[in-house]
Amino acid sequence: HSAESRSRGAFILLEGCDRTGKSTQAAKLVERLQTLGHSTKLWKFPDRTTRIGQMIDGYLAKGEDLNDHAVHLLFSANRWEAVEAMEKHLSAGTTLVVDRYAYSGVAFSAAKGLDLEWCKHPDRGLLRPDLTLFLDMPIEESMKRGGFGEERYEKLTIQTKVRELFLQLREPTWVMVDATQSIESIHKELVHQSEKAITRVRDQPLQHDLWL
Ligand code: Z5A
Ligand code: MG
Repeated sequence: HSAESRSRGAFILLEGCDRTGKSTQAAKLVERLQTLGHSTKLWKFPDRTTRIGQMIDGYLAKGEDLNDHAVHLLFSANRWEAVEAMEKHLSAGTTLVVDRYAYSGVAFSAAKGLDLEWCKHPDRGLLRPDLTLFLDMPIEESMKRGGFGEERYEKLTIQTKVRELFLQLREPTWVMVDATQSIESIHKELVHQSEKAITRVRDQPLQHDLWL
């Protein structure tokens, strides 16, 4: 590397239906990558701490009603408001492990009946993940896991539609991971894929072309 071109971090995304273990794996992955010497930070969408995020939380957790299109735009705005901070970390060499992103955004809104192409539009031109790890398992299995059913969307019919839509959004670069495995085996696979991605993108520019 020349002095000016410092290695950048990788944008690693964990996606999947509810209770497939994204948050469990994201936390473990961050910890492991740090131990291996990679500067790494956990990032989560929705980010419920911002003003926009608080409106999203009201909708998801407190039963506040909002128009479906308006909610979709709030989720997207919640990503756009994070973009400069994400770029700053990535450019400074920090890898971001991101828990959900625009694919969740489109899959959930389209599952409610919104037009798929309309749903993709507000996220066009966002940062594109360098690696998408899709945790996949049958909905019937994930519904047996703890905590299901406390928030909006946590129902079998909606979840089944969401999974179909995720698979429609799937890109050739996605890595499909069998989420029925043990937490440790999934973790090992994610660490392996992440380290490859970190090495691969080190000298590549950030990609600002999601769905362009
Ligand atoms: N949403 C949207 O509509 N539009 C958007 O743009 C975005 C999101 C970004 C809240 O998301 C909702 O927002 C979500 C999508 C929508 N809709 N719903 N419903 P959230 O990310 O805040 O959701 P969450 O509350 O974190 O849950 P989750 O993401 O569905 O769960 P998870 O992170 O995938 O799973 P987990 O919390 O790691 O694990 C779940 C349980 O399973 C837990 O008890 C674990 O101990 C257990 N577990 C985990 N891994 C395993 C394995 N391998 N074996 C056995 N048990 C396991
Ligand atoms: Mg989660």
